[in-house]
Amino acid sequence: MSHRSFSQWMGDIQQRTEAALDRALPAADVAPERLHQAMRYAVLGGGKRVRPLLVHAAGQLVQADNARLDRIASALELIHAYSLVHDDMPCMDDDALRRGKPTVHVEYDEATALLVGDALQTLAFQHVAEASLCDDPVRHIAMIRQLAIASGSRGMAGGQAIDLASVGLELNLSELEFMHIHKTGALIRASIALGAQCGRPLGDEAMATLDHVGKVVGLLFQVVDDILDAEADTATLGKTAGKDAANDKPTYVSLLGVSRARELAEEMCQDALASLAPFGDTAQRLSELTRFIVRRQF
Ligand code: GRG
Repeated sequence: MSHRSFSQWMGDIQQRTEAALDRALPAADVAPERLHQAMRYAVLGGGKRVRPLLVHAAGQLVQADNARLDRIASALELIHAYSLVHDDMPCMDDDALRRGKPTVHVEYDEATALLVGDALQTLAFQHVAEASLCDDPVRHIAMIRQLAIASGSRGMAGGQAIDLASVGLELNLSELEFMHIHKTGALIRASIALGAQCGRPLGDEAMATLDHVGKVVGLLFQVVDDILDAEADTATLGKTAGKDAANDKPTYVSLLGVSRARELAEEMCQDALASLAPFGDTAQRLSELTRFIVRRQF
């Protein structure tokens, strides 16, 4: 059990993630300079780094090496950053503000934003192919495959497709859940699963438990995101608030109301914490992070 406070631990991981991303990205003065500058603009200096935090928290369960965790955490964050750049483009959510600054297509242009997303995604896969993530080379390939599935049409990109097709429709709770398990949940679930494979191998039962935790935390993250979109202001969020209602998007808040959505988030949190209990002290950071995700204000 670590006696360092959660906020100290979180600050350390955020800092080392920033440094790892900085190293992973091409320098701004390397040609094509404008593309590389825009990639760095999209990734560095913002974001809560929730997926890297989940990777490192899961790594604690298996005493994983920090350098390995940094590598998979950076790859997940590069994919997440690409998804935000594309999501903000006029053909999707058409937003001008992200992480408190103009979105990439506004600061640069649409074609650059498209290429930034493409290049960040391929950089993520280059990054995890270039160094070992675990001791077993077969598992290393399986982990890269898992990252690809979580990002693609059976994961995040598929969830985004369902989201775009749902605008103006009345989804029921299980349809909403299906969308979010993919759109937001797939990368969050993969963050826990991949972090937990960077150290000493866990058995099938423990991995299945962690997969359940990842699924619940992914949904929980989205329920809270929906509440914040309805209740917080744009300055606090660093992105346009109130967009879901303005765009007639089905959300946990539109379906359940704020107070039931809050209860649901708390129930999901208790579910995840109970599932983590058998891991004892090694699940300290993952439990703390789960609580943080429920209580976050932005
Ligand atoms: C374009 C293929 C493609 C996918 C986009 C994740 C996503 C799919 C779009 C983002 C839209 C959105 C607001 C989703 C709700 C939850 C979410 C992922 C919020 C943003 O993630 P945070 O809060 O952002 O982790 P920061 O900026 O802190 O990294």
